[in-house]
Order: sequence, then structure tokens, then C-alpha cells
Amino acid sequence: MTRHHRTPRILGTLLLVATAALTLGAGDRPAAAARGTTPFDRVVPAPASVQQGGAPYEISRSTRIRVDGTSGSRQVGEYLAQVLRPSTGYPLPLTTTGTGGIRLALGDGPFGAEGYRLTSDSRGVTITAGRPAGLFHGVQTLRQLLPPAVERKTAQPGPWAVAGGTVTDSPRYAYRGAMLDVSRHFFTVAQVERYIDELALYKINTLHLHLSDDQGWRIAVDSWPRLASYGGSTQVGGGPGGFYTKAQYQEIVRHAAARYVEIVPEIDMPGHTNAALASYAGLNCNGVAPPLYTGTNVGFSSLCVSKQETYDFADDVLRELAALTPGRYLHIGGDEAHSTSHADYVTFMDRVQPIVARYGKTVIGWHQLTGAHPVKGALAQYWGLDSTSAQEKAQVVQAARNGTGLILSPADRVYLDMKYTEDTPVGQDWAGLVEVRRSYDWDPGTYLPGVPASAVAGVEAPLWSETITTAADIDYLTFPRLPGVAELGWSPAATHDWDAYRLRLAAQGPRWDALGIGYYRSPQVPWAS
Ligand code: TNX
Repeated sequence: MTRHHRTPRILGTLLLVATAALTLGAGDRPAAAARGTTPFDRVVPAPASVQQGGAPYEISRSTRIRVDGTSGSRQVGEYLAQVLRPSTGYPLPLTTTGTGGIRLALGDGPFGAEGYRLTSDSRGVTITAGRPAGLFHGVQTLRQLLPPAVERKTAQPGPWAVAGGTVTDSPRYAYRGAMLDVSRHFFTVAQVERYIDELALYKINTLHLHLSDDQGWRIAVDSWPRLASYGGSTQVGGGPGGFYTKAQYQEIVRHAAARYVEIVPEIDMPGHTNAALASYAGLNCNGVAPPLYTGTNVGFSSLCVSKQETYDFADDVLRELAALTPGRYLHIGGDEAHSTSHADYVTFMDRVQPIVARYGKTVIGWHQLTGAHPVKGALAQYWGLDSTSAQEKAQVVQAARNGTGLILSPADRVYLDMKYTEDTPVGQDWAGLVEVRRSYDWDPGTYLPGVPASAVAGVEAPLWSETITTAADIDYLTFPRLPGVAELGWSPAATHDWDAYRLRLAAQGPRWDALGIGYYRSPQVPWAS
């Protein structure tokens, strides 16, 4: 430690006393509140470990963001600067020299792929991680330790103080996802990017895009151009629909990658394929293309399992999609294939899964895939309910025991398109009404008894779009439920506690106001205002 760094002895003694006094016990957080800083126990998702104490750090006009020369540290530094500059009005330059300020450093330590440590004292804030993703998650924690006004896009009065202490954090599960259905209603690149920004706030690291369904095909495929040009030309209720060009899709992928979010593209097959069947008559067993579909029924369409053309189609589509996708996964759907016989379903899945591997990707399918033969390494996405039959659950549990990983998306817990109450606008209720507590109050580790803990890859909150058309609709159904799912995916099981969680969640409300996110003001949560 240089002279420059050393704390005068008397101050050091005071700090020690303060640290002892301020280290958080359960329900004990008066000191930070008294100074106007956000206490560490208001962070969502709850960090693995927090030790609050010591003097706060105040961001000022002279604060610099110190990066370590690696491109990852610089990229996260630029991102942080873009968050902080508009509201603080400070220049916050990036630098590789000097001391103090906000330091983002890659280093050795027990951080894993996404973990980080954040320390704060009067001289500065240091975020250390093994990988850039960890620095990025640490930055999300730092945002939440600053006053909510930091999220505004115009200069605010401040002050901008971060409570003193240490957060040591890493995720419980590697897969923490959300899904957006861009097929039932199309959403623009800007709307998807906004969603990615919102997900990143809560350390979600995966966005699954449901790119095809009966009502619309949303991704350009060069070898089958009518899929997008015709199959993408409408949506639920009629209207123009839309699709992403390859350049637009890659822009979404880039935007996500800069926020350490992996895109998982889904082409739903063999059911949910009316848009494709309408675009190419040859994909139908009878050779006749059905009309485009703008209703909301499910289970009426199927690719023709006995035709070679079907597999040429699947090969071309998955090859082109794999080439656009740096992520590890291709989701091939497989749900609600009610118009495909069981034997045909198994035949289809047996032929299509190896195509995914041929293009270097790993299969994800909805959990009906476990009724066929999931290939080695495949993940099954469970979307059942409490009331799902014991037989269907047992099939999923057995697959997990045999090595199929599970992504948990129980519909009566984490389907973001379910209504909160009978009276809330937009959404569906086929899986039940899902208030905030219900979406948070379950444990992915024990949810399906008999599943080995190691088989649970993580959680995902799907947002189906039959009833929604705007960014405001997306926000309303997503907030405040998504942060709870994010916490189930990130935080240690030991932190799970509804009474504590609802206070953490309440503290997010003013942040969403500052970000322009309209949310459901659930009466279960003690919102501040
Ligand atoms: C079931 S969940 C579906 C979707 C619907 C959703 C509406 C799943 C794999 N299939 O086709 O959009 O319900 O909540």
C-alpha cells in the first residue's frame, strides 16, 4: 500500500469501530439509511453475501472509472459511464491510471464465470471479477446501491453515495432466462433491445426468442424466403406483423452480448408451424398451403413428418440460424404437437435433433421432448403446472435422472403472460392467476421431486404475446414478477424469504419510475410511494 492510500490511524480506528457496528445483522440497517445510502439488503437478486460497514463513497465531478486495459473491463466501463453520465452530469472518464474512483478489475479469485466482489469505502468502489460478465453483474449491483434518480436520463441533484462494505456474489444457476414471443405479435428491434436492457438489470443472462409460430415467422431465411416475406406478414388479430432481417437479428445478438445476455432462438416444430405451412405448400402432407392464421388456437398445425422436404427445410433453417447465433443453443420447440401422432413426433425429433448438433449447437426443447429421445446434452424446458399429471411429471423426472438438463418454467408460477388478478388488464389465465408472491415463492431445487440437483440448469420466465402489443404491455406483465424469477435463478436458497424479498422488491419501484417502466402495483408489496 502506498502512502497515498493509507488511512490516518485515528480514522482507521474509527472505521474499524464503525465496521463492527454496521455489519448487518438480521433486520438491522439503521446507519446506512441515516446517511441516505441504499442498504445492501435492498439489492435484487439478493447477493450471496453482504457485509456492510465503513464510510460511504461519494461519486463526484472528479470521479474516474478505472479500467484495467482489457477489452472486457473497458466495455463494462463504457456501459457504466453511459448509465451514470446523464443523471450525474459528471464526465466520468475512463482511465487506466491513478487511484480511487470506480475500479473495474479482472483478477484471480473464486468468482467463477459470473461472480464478482464489490468493495466500497471512502476512497472508491472496486469491482473485481474473473470474467467480464462478473464485472457487468457487479455494475448492476452498484446501480442499485445508488439513489434511484441515477437511472434518469437528465441531470439530477445527487448526492451519489454508495454505502461502505463488501458484496461477494455469484449465481446459484448458470441459466437464468426470459422468453419473448415475437410471433403472436411482432416486436421491433428497439423493443427487444429495451427488454434486454431491463433483463440485464436483474442479472438475467439469457433471452429466448420465440421466432416462429402459427401466426408468424419472424426471421429471414435466405433459402426459404417466403417464410419471412409471406409467413411473417401478419399476426394475432391481423395487422402487418413483421420479421427481422439477418442484419437486424445480428444487431439484437450484439446488443445482448454487450449486456452478457445470450440469445436462444426458437423455431417451434413440428406443431405451431402454420406460418411455414402457409408459405410453402410442399411442407404439407396434402400439398395444399393453408391460409395465414391470426387467431389464438394452438395444436392444429403439423409439418409433414413423412416428407423429405420437411427435413430439407429444417436443415436449411437451422443451418442459417446457427450461423447467425454465437450462443450455444438452438430451441426446436416441440410443444403442443396435437396434430402430430406420437410415432411421428418421435420420428421427427429423432431426425431433427442431430441437425442441431451438426451445426455445432445444443438442443433445447419444451419438455414434451422427454416423450421422445432427447439427445445427449439436450435441455428440456418444463412448462407444467402443479396440476400437471403425475405421469407427465414422472416422464420429465426420469429424463432428468437419465441426464437431460432442465430449465424450469412452471406456467402457474413464471408465465409472465398470466394475469395477476381477474381485474388486471392484458394477459391470459389458462394456467391460473399469478400474483407476485406466487411467482417468487417456490424453489427450483426441490420443485420436481426426484430430479437430481445437478440436472437443474436454471429458470426461465416466458412472455407469450397473444394479448400484448406494446412495450408498455411487456413492462406491465414483466414487472414486478421477473425480478423474482431472476432472484430464484441467482440467489442462494438460504436467502429465500418472502417477507424480506417484498421489501427488496418495493425498493425497486422508484427505479422503475426513473427508467420509465410502468409496473403492476401489487398490493402484496409495500411500495414506497
Ligand atoms: C402454451 S407454453 C403454449 C404457447 C402459448 C402459451 C400461452 C407452450 C410451450 N405453449 O403456445 O402461447 O401457452 O400462455
